[in-house]
Amino acid sequence: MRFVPVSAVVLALMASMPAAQAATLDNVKQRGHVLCGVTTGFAGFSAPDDKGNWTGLDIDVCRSVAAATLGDASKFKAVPLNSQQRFTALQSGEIDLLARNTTVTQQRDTAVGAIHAGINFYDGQGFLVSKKLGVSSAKELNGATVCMQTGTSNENTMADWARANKVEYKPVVIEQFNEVVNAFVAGRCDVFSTDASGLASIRISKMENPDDYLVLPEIISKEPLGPFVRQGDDAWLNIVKWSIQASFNAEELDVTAANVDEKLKSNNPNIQRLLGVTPGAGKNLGLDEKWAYNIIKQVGNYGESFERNVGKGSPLQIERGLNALWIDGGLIYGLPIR
Ligand SMILES: N[C@@H](CCC(=O)N[C@@H](CS)C(=O)NCC(=O)O)C(=O)O
Repeated sequence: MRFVPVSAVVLALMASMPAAQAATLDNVKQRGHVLCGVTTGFAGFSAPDDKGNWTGLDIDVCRSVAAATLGDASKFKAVPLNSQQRFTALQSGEIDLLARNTTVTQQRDTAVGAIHAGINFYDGQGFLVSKKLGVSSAKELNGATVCMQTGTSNENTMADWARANKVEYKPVVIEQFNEVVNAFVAGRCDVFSTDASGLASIRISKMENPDDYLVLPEIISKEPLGPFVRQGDDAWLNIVKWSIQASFNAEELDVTAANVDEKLKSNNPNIQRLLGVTPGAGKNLGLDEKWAYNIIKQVGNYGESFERNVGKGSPLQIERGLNALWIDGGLIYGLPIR
């Protein structure tokens, strides 16, 4: 057999890798903006306003990555995707990251070419009903028709829960989000089942009279929601992962959009490393040392983003609950930047 140098084999392997797999940061810099996969419009998480500007908790992940990589949070393009389209768009290179109320599951993290970069909202699946239905618990849903969207984790979770609780139901599964909403409003189904955050959003933004509807108390699953990137580009995975971690750390350290310039003078070593006063974290990511400063200055810390988009400063009025910092009894725990 003819001798083939190892370097030739490595080069041949690299040449056969799709460009999208290896050089996401270079592509983003060349293009001048981040391509961010989002929903087709989900108030509080990712939705356009009447001027076409996208806002929301997930949009703030897009903005954070744009601020970290390009120094400008506005340099992202929202790519609207329904539940079914999202992973194909990531695989094909149509988007650089998926920031769209997507549940992290073992299957999604391994078998669809995607990998999650963190959790930015801890959620669980629930039920929205019209008060006219006269039920106050999910246990009373026997015989109900249940609307869900194609390509969500909600379909399987519903089936598992119904089997375990001996509840018979008829699924009505529809591909486009607005059509599921319309089917529910028109009474084609008794129940809308998805993540509780989604139900809060649908009730407030899509129902003409939100007070005519009720989210039932039962939460039937764990739905840890977070951004995904393509497998095979660890440098990009790190950038998205640590952009979120920077916003968690900023909240823990009480660094906000308003006080970040003042905090540049802090003598707390954790703040100095976060803001690049002590260099290193930026270089480790292949970014400017101001990467996290830019996120905090332009997007705010995690708590600010939460309250503005889905919490007290928003129509959704979602409590911090599991999404409070760990020091306040929640699950948000900034990994150390050192
Ligand atoms: N977290 C669940 C559900 C996420 C999901 O896609 N929910 C639907 C709500 S019914 C949605 O966001 N639809 C918006 C759209 O398709 O634009 C998952 O990852 O499968």
